[in-house]
Amino acid sequence: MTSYDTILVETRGRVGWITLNRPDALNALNTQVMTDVVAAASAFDADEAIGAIVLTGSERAFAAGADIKEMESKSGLDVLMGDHFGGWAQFAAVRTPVIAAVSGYALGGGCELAMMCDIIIAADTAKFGQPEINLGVIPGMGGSQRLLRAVGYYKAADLILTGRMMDAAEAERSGLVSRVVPAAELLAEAGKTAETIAAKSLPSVYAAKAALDAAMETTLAEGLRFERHVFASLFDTSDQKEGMSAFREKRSPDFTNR
Ligand code: CO8
Repeated sequence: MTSYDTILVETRGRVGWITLNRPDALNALNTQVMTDVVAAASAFDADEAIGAIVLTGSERAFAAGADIKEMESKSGLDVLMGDHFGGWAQFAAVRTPVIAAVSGYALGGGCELAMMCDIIIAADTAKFGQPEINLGVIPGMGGSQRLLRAVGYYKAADLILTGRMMDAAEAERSGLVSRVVPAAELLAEAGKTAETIAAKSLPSVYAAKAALDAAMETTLAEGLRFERHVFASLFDTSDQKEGMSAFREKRSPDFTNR
């Protein structure tokens, strides 16, 4: 397996694990981290043997944001041309479901990276925030758009305009976090969830993720049309026949991803 400078990558069964690994900078997201995460996630996404991905950081920090030291001296044009937007968009576009397992700080770009994932499981120690306003800027990796869709206008405005952090309990109450677990159980819970997803039929998992993405991006009428067509197309898979006959025969389905 390829080795990377800023992340650790591992396969466990049908689950691909990506661990951010810049402990000295609380996993701040510099260009190399982006390049590594995108490459690892794309490689997992291209591998039929992988059915789900877990993205995690350290106990102290999922990621404390984009790398401020790398950004500090850039001009507006440098920022636009730096390809960060395109790189992270590539990560957000992987077909395979990604579970963010968040312990400690998920701030700025770290919170935004978690929001590019499909499920966010948080340790009870997790802290989320968009503190860019304290640096004289605003969220730049989707925070103003995805956070608002996750938690609504008023909570998003509170966080983005004040730059304050919220703890895991508030994040779960607000709808940002899927589940909160004791810190010691975080990786096991994320792994179990990823294994559950990876055991399903891939075409239906891809379709479910695509339908959820459509709901984030389009009107209700368009989204319903998309869902209807994708739902119908799954009836041309062997796995649909297998799933429904297994139900009738009161046994577990044996999916072949076809
Ligand atoms: N960038 C670079 N280095 C960082 C970052 C960061 N975001 N966060 C922490 N570090 C470094 C610190 O500089 C420090 O390094 P050193 O030991 O060399 O001084 C080390 O990590 C440990 O950090 P602290 O000593 O500060 O640890 P504390 O426990 O005292 O504090 C905090 C932890 C509260 C998390 C604090 O580090 C902090 O406030 N960090 C910055 C959080 C922040 O503002 N994040 C938002 C960044 S901006 C952003 O994410 C924009 C996203 C859009 C990008 C679009 C791409 C073009």
